[in-house]
Amino acid sequence: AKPNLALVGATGAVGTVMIGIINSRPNIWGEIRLIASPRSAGKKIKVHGEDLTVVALSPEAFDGIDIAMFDVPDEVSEVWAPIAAERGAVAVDNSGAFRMDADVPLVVPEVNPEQAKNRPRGIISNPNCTTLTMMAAMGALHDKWTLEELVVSSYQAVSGAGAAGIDELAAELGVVGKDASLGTNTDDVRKALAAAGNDLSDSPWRHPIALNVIPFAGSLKAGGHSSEEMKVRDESRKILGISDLKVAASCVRVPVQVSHSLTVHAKFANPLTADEVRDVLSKQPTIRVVDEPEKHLYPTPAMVVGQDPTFVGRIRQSLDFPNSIELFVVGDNLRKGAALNTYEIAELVAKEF
Ligand code: 11C
Repeated sequence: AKPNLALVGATGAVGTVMIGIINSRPNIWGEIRLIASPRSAGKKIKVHGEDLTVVALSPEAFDGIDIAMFDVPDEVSEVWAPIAAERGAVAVDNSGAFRMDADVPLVVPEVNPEQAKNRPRGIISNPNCTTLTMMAAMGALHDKWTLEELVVSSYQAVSGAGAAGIDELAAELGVVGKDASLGTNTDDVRKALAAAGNDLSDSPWRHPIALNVIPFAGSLKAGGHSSEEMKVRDESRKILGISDLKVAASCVRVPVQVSHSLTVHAKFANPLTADEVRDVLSKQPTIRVVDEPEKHLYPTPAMVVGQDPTFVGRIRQSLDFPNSIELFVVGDNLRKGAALNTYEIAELVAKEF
């Protein structure tokens, strides 16, 4: 029989992208049920040509559901994913609530699909979007040359902070875009925003994001590392199955709406060349290599937005480090970074029915 699918968080930023993904893929489902907070219940959303009515989150909402995808904040998943699992659904969770739980697999279908079957709690986690941006590429290179060390810097889009991040950047651009002299003096952007009625109190950041970069994402953890940096380290180790992988991550927010970018320095146990790396990566079905710098061709967030693959360019052999390469990788943080990977896990589980 065809499995029944639920989407929890159907009206949120990632949920909305998920609806587009469901509609663009073959309909392999029996019933599709859209679930959201009571305030969104009753809304109609078109799925595979049918107007579906959003139902309120409740234990009964999971009755008859085989696979439930969660695109909701950590604290909502923490409570409701186990309830869905108790009611017999496999919960595929895009929050950070269960990722490092030893009894919850953390799955990227092109890297560690076999782990999706080992789910004692009935929950499968989807990685953080920053980690996910580089996982398909790192998985393929690890298979061939055995990864030992990663040094990563991120350039993260404002949509990683949800709709509030998108709205804040748009509002700030509306102010600073009118004056080319802004940004040339300390605090002049902040003053211009204040004059336009924006004191940044609604911003996910304490600083202007327009004409700026912010060297912090997530919350503050031990040693001055950010939660985002810890996720990149811990999740990469778990997904790649390398418990002692050395990782140094620095996560930075940039004034880009959608698509996270990463510079990656990767060291392997075995020698490799840039041409060999290009060859391996261009054979991966979910990776596009765009790497002709002499023609100004390399991936940018604006080029990648709305697309499923991750894009890799600027592949170079390290000049001063053995067995090492440098590269730039970009992925749509709302698609492969969130909704798409979650949906691909659900498709993987659906094969068991
Ligand atoms: C960001 N990567 O860009 C975060 C958002 O662990 O799922 C997603 C946080 C998470 O701010």
